[in-house]
Parts: sequence; structure tokens; C-alpha cells
Amino acid sequence: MELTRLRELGDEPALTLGQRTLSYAELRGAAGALAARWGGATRVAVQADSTLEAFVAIVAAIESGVELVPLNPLLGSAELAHVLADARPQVVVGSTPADGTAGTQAGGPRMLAVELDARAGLPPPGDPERTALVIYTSGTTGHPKGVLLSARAVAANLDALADAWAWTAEDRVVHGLPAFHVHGLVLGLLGPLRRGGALHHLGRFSPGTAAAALAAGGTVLFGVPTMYHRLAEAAERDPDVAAALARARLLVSGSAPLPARTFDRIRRASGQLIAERYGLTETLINTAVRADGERRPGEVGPPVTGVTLRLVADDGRETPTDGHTIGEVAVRGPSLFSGYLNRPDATAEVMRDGWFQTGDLATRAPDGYLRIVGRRATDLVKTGGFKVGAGEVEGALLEHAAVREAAVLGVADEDLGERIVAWVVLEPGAEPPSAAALAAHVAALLAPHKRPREVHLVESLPRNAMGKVLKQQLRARVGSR
Ligand code: MCA
Ligand code: AMP
Repeated sequence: MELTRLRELGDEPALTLGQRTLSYAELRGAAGALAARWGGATRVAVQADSTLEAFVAIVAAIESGVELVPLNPLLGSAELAHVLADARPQVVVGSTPADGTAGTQAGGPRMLAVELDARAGLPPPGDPERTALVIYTSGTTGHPKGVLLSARAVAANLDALADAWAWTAEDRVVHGLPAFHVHGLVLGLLGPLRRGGALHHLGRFSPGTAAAALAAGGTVLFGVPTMYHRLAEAAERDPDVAAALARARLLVSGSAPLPARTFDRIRRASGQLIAERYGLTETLINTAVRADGERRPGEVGPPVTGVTLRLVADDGRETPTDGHTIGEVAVRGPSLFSGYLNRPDATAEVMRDGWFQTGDLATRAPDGYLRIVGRRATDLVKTGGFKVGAGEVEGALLEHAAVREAAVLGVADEDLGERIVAWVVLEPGAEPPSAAALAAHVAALLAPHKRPREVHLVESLPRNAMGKVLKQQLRARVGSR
């Protein structure tokens, strides 16, 4: 994808994780050696755990022009089976077989492992218009859909963000985000490499590892609001954490709404004002507070260069930019996806005359700053920055032998933003499973972050005359925390 500086730089540090750093030359060599083993594959899945091996595999795929399907390494059996059947990668890169059988099934993908110390030249970069990424994202119902993103879309968005954040080769980005979503993959990994700067990945996020990486020379921190909430708590207790935050050039939050309280706590503890940005897998990043821009809690900044936004009221008309009229955000620009894999019907539903309908509700101030105030679909949950469809969790719960009916909601949660709460009606006579057992059941089928954090066993679900579950009545039964 023209990680422009990847082909030019030598001994400069590219990726650090734990005790090990790969220079640009080492990264290029290891990626080139892996790419030489694709054997004609055009679509490659990578078990995107937070390791240098996985990062090398991602770079190899991006730079050699194959389509990359990043996989959550903890994907459960049902979701993994869906993704492999839908995307049909010819190769899966990972340390263990993605589904235990993938490597042995006739016609199944070949398994490859990364050798960090191998060296070979990179193949020429592919056509910028080609699909570079297939990233799976949840909807309200059904299985996750593969979002097709071109190399051009990714490059355009990274350059727009470089402009917004004055992001250069001098920057050392710090984060502990997973590499199977846009935030950790596009912004967090491809971003530093396109600039020619460095990434210090935490392996696993904690306030302590983040503070240590900033203290060791990190300049920019990327995180989801849950991480900033945990950093605020740590910074209030520990002056070293506060001092590490204070010395960063830029703290950026995205993937979910940053509570004003977290913004204020970080400001009080460290003097830093977090810069928010807003995006979706299908559009990449749409708005960002600029490095030299005003930072107002709850506001995600103006559109980035090249992106045009419209806020549309229920009557289809554009809303005034008055800071209080609410409309649904529609997006046009160079970073839009090219559709959902195998789902032209779903693509048609979200595109209208070249505009992508985000489903997010926002106001727009006269200076162009957006404030995201909600979303149309109540059956979508954002928990810890991960998008989860209530329908997929309900479906997984219904596969448990003891479960007769299930309803799932996202409930306000101070740490996760929203936490997944399930109400379950058991089969008559069934031995009641524990909440932990039901959570483990969902984690094993889908992914751990989709598990309910709270389960209520009930006699019946409130329904309207049509039989539809009245989720607002369920919501009224739980307090936020
Ligand atoms: C826990 N675990 C389990 C179970 N419970 N495994 C199996 N069965 C269970 N019952 C495992 C987890 O997999 C994990 O494994 C570990 O235990 C801890 O999990 P958990 O308790 O869920 O972690 P958490 O503390 O709730 O995580 C908080 C987090 C995380 C670190 C903030 O939510 C996170 O990484 N969020 C980032 C989301 C993100 O990147 N979103 C970007 C989407 P292990 O030990 O292996 O970790 S892109 C996007 O939204 C757009 C484009 C944008 O704007 O960015
Ligand atoms: P995903 O599909 O995982 O890419 O999630 C995209 C969704 O995350 C958007 O539609 C928003 O609802 C939400 N989101 C991302 N960034 C922000 C932000 N800064 N503030 C509020 N919501 C956000």
C-alpha cells in the first residue's frame, strides 16, 4: 500500500514490543520472506494477536498486494467458521491453526508461521485501487460483515490524519490496541509506518505499560475511552502515570464516546486535553480535533481533509450547523469502503446517492465541530470500543441447550461505556446455568468481548402485542454503574 517509508528506511526503529525492536530493514526483510511464501494466494488471513510476528504478517500482506483479513485470535468457533467461509482466504498466518482443522481440510487454507529473522526483498506494491483490507464488523442482526477497504482509501485517511495531528517521522506512537480493527491496525500500525516513525505496542494495555512507554519517549498515545478511564484512575493515584501523560505531544481517543468526566479527570491529573476523533470501519476516520485545534469535551472535531459530511434530519433535509439540531451523519470522501464482501444487499442499504449513512446522530457547531449524541440502532452495543450486535449475542445464547429465550442490551457502564447485559428465559426443567457459564458459552462461540457481563434469569420477557421484546422495559430495570 505504499507504506512509503518502509522501502526507504534502514536502521531506524519501526516496531517495538516487549524487549524486541524491529528496524525498518528487519521488518522489510521478514515481511518480504513471508510474502515470498504466499504461493499465488490473493487473500490472506492473519491471526492478529499483539505480537511482532502478527505485525510482520500484516505488513507483508499490505505491501505485497494481497487482500488481508485480520482475525481476532480469540474468535470463537461459530464466528471463525463464518469468517473463513465468507472470506475464503487461501492462506492463514498464525502460530496455531485458526480453527484447529483449517490446515488439514482438503481445500482449506494453508497455514504459515512467521519467521522474524528471515530476510528477503519485498515484492512490488500492488495497484492502489485494489482491496487491501477485509475487516469484519458487526451489525444489529446476523453475522459480522466483511468491510472492503482499498489501499487508496487507507492511504488517503492516514495522510488526512497526518495533516490533522501534525504527525511525522519524529513521532513514536504508543498503544495497546488490538490489530484486527481499524483503530489498532490502520491508525496504530500502518499509520506510523506510512510516516516513517515508530510504534511502541504495549502487547497488553494497562495504565502502567502505557505510562512506561510514554516515559520512554512515546510522543502520541492512541486509546479507546475505556483505556483513558483506567489511565485517569491510575494518574490520580500515581504521580508517575500523571507525569508520563503530561509529557506526551498528543493523546487521542476514539472508537466510542469519551465521557466528559474522563476528559476532565485526565486534564486535572496531567494538564492534557484529550483530542477526540470519530470514525467507522466503513468510512475510516471522518473527523478529528487538530493538534492545534480547540479541544472541547464531547466534541470530535471537524471533518478531516477530503471528507464531506452531511447531517440529515428525519425529513431528509440537511440540518443547520447551529450546534444543537440533531441529524444522522452521512459521509462522502476518498476513504469510504467499497462495499461489504458478498453482501450487495447490505451495501445498498447503507449507501444513498454516494453517501454512506452512518446511523450515528450528531449536532454540528458553526465551526464545523461534531458532537455525537447517539445512534439510530438501539441493538448495536459499543463495549470497550468494540461494536457488538445484540442479535448475534442473543443467537449465541439461544444455542445453549438450557436457554429458551434471550434478550440483550447495552447498558451504560462507567468503564466500558456500555456493558452487555442479557435476560434469559430457561427451558422448563433445565438445570439453571451460572452467569459465568453463559458468558463462557458466548465467548467460545463468538469472542470474549461479546460475552454478557451480567445475566438475569427471568420467568418471561416483556413483549408487545406483536411478540416483540420491549427492551426499554428491560433497560428500566438496571441502573448504570
Ligand atoms: C475474559 N476472557 C475470556 C473470558 N473472559 N476468554 C474466554 N472466555 C471468557 N469467559 C479473556 C479475554 O479474551 C482477554 O484475553 C482477557 O480475558 C481480558 O478480557 P476482558 O475482561 O474482556 O478485557 P477488558 O478489560 O474488558 O478489556 C478492555 C479493553 C478492550 C482492553 C479496553 O475492550 C479493548 O482492547 N478495546 C479496544 C477495542 C477497539 O480496538 N476497537 C476499535 C474498533 P487476553 O488476556 O488474551 O487479552 S475500530 C472502530 O471503532 C472505529 C474505526 C474507530 O473509530 O476506531
Ligand atoms: P466500528 O464499526 O467498530 O468501526 O464502530 C464505529 C462506531 O463507533 C461509530 O458508528 C460510532 O458510533 C462509534 N464511534 C467511533 N468513534 C467515536 C467517537 N469519537 N465518539 C462517539 N462514537 C464514536
